[in-house]
Amino acid sequence: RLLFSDMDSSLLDHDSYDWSPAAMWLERLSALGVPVIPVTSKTRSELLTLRRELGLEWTPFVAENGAVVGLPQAWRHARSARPADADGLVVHTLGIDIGFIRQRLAVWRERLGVRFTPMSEMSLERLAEITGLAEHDARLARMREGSEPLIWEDSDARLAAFREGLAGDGLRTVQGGRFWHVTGNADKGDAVAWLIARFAAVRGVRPTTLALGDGPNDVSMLEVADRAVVIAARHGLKVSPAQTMLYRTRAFGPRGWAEGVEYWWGQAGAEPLESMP
Ligand code: 2M8
Ligand code: MG
Repeated sequence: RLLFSDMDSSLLDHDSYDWSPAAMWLERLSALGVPVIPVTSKTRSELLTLRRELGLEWTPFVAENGAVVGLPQAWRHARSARPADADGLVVHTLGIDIGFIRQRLAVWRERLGVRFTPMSEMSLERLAEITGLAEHDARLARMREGSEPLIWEDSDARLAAFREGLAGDGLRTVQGGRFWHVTGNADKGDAVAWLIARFAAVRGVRPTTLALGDGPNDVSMLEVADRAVVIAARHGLKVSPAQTMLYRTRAFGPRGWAEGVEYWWGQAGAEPLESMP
C-alpha cells in the first residue's frame, strides 16, 4: 500500500503546522512499512527538514505541486545510472524551470496591467507574517525550483484573463490554502501517477493507494488514488474530485487526517491494515 498526503492544512495544522493528532497513525504506518508520501506545494528545501521531523526520510516526496520528485534508494531501478545527491536522493524534475515561470509572470503583469505579488518579491518578514512560518522556514519556502506562489490582488475577471494567458504559455495555476501557485505542465496527480508506476515497476505489484488533501490543488492527486479523503478546511474553496471512493472528514487538519485514514484503513474501515498480506 501507499499513502499520498498533502501537508499544509492536511497533515499539518493550517496555522500552527502541528501534526501531533496524526502522530499515532504515522508511527503505525511506519512500523508496518507503509510509505507516507508527502505531496505538497512546499519546496524540496522545506521537505528535507520536514520529512526528517515526521520520520519519513525513507519515503519519496513530491514538492512544488508536482514539479519536483525525490526518490530514496529503494525506489530506484537497479540499473539506474543516476547518482544520488548528498541527501541520498535522486531528484526528478517533472516541471518547468522557475526562471521561465517568473519571466512569463512579468510579461503578463505588464501586458494585462494586473496586480499580484509573487513570493519572490516578498520580504522575508512579510512572507513570515502571511504564512505564520518562522523566518528560517520562510527562507526555505522561497527556495523555489519549479513553481511560483503568488497573492492575487486584482479582480476575479482579470484573474481569469491572467490564467488564460499563462495557459497559452503551457503554465498552470492551482490554488493552495493561501496562495495561487503557477507551475509547469506537471500537477500533483501526474507526479503521483508517476510514483505509482515507478513502485509497480520496481516491486512488480500494483499498490493499493490512499490520498488525502484539503485544497483545489489536491484534486488531481485524489482522482489518481484508489481511495480519497477530502479534509475539512476553513478556506471554503470547492474541492470536488471525480472520485467515487471519497470520504469527507468532519475534523480539520491533522485531526481530520487521522479520521480519514481511520475511515479507510482503520479496524472498522473498508480495507483494514490488519488484513495486509
Ligand atoms: C505555500 O503553500 C500553501 C499550500 O496550501 C498555500 O498555498 O497556502 C507554499 O509557499 C509553501 O512553500 C509554504 O510552506 C506554505 C506555508 O503555508 O505556503
Ligand atoms: Mg493543503
